[in-house]
Amino acid sequence: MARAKRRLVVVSNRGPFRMQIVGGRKRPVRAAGGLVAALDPVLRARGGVWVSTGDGDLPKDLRIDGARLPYEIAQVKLTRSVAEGYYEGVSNAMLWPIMHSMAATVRMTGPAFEDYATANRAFCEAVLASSKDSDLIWVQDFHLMLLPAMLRAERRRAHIGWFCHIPWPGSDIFRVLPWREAILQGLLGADLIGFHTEGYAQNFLRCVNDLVPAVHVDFSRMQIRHGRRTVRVVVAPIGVPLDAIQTLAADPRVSAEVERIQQWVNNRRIILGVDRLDYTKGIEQRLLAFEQLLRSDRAARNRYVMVQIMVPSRTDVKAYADLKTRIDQRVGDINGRYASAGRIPIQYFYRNLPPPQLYAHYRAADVALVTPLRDGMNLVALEYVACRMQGGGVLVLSEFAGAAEYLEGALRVNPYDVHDMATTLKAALAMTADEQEPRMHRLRAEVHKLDVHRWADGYIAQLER
Ligand code: GDG
Repeated sequence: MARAKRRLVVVSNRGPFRMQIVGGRKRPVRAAGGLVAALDPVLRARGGVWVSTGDGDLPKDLRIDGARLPYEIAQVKLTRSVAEGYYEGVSNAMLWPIMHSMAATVRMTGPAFEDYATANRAFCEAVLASSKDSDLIWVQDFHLMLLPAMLRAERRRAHIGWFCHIPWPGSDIFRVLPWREAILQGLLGADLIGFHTEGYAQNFLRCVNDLVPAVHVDFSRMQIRHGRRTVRVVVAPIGVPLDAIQTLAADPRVSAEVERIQQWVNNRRIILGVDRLDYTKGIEQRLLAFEQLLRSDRAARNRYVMVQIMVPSRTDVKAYADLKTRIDQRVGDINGRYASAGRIPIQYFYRNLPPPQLYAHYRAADVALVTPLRDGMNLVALEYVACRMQGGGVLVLSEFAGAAEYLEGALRVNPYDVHDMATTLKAALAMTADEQEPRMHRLRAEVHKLDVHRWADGYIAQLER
C-alpha cells in the first residue's frame, strides 16, 4: 500500500484570504501577489494548513466561490506595536531594500528587530499548535527568517523548508544588516533552502561562508555542514498555474472583454505594464521610456497606448505613498502633453482587477513591458506568455528579474537605461508577426517548464527525503 502523503504546513506572513466589505457585506477575498497565486492551488490539491498573520476573523468553514476551502487556515494575531516593528520596521524598511540590492533605501530602526523576533516566535507557537511531528513545514519568504531555527529547537526531527521569493544579494550588501548572523543562523534551522536562481543560491552560500563561524560550505554540491546537520540549498524557480490560467484565458467572457478593451483604446496597439506598486518594479523608468517614444515619434501618439495596471501595496508606508504621488504626477504630465481628442496615451488603473479582466489585458496587449529594477522571479512575465496561447506578442523583460534566467525568447533590457528601453520598445512594436511567433513559441515552451505545480511538487519531494 502506498504511504499516505505527509500533511503540508505552509507558513507565510500574509494568508491567502482576508475579510473585506464587498457590496455592503463582509466577504473573504483572495489576496493579490505572487505567493498566494502560487501556493493556494498546491494546498487545495494536497490538503493541510496555511499559517499566516490575521485578525482571527475568517470563519472556521471558509467558503470560497460557493465551495468549502479544502485546507485549514490558522491565524497569528500580533499586537499592533509588534506588527509594526516586524512588518514595517524590519521587513519593509530594511530587509526588502537590502535583498533587492538597494542599500541606500534602507531605514535603520534599531529596536524593531526585537519585534521581528517576537513575531517569528508567535508564528513558531502557531505552527507547533497546528501541526504534528510528521508534517512537512514549508516556511515562505523574508518575513520569517528566524522561524526555521526556532522550530528546529522544538522539533529536532521535523522536515523544515524555507523558500526565498525575492533575490538574495551579494555578501557585501547583505552584511549591511546589523543582525546578519542571527538571520543566517535562523535560516540554517531548515533542511532545505530554495531560491529562484543559481545566482541567488550562490550569493547565499557566500554569505554563510563569510558571516557565520564554524560552518563548512560546499559551493559545488550546494550544502552547508552546520553542527551535526547538513542544510541543502536548491535552485527551484517558481512558475504559474498554467492549466488554470489557460482555461480562464480561453473563456468566451474573456474574449468579449478583449474586444471591449480594444474598442476602448480605439484599436491602438497596447503596451502593457502590470505590477504591485513598488519601487523595485521600475514603473517610473518605464513611463519615461514610453514618453521618450512619444517624443521621438509623432506617429506613435496615434498608434500606441500604454495600459498600466498597478495594484495598491503597502499603502500606509510613506515611501510607497510618495512613489504613488510621483507616478500619478508623471502619468498626468505625459497625458497632459501628448493627449489628443479621444486618445489618452496612458490608461492607468490603480486597483486590483479580477483575474478575467487581468487576463483579457494580457491577451489584448501587443507588448508586455516587464521592467523591474530587481525582482526575485516575476510572475507577470510568465502569465503574459501563458495567456498568449497562439500567435505572437512580444515580452520585453528586465535582465534583473529572475525570470530573465529562464525566458530566452524575451527581448532583454536594462531598466536603469531609459534610452535602451525606449529603443527596445520601438523594436518590439516594429516586429512582424513572422518575427514574433517563433519567439513566442519558444517562450511558451519555457513557461511550460515552469509550471507552479511542478515547482511545489518538486520542492516538497526534496523536503520529504
Ligand atoms: C514576489 C516576488 C516573485 C497583479 N495585478 C493584479 C494581479 N496581480 C498579480 C499578478 C501576479 C502577482 O500579482 C504579482 O507577482 P510578481 O511575481 O510579479 O510579484 P510580487 O508580488 O512582488 O511577488 C516576485 C513572487 O513573489 C513569487 O515567488 O516572482 O519576484 O517579489 O500573479 O497576476 N492579480 C489580480 N488583479 C490585478 O490587478 N487578480
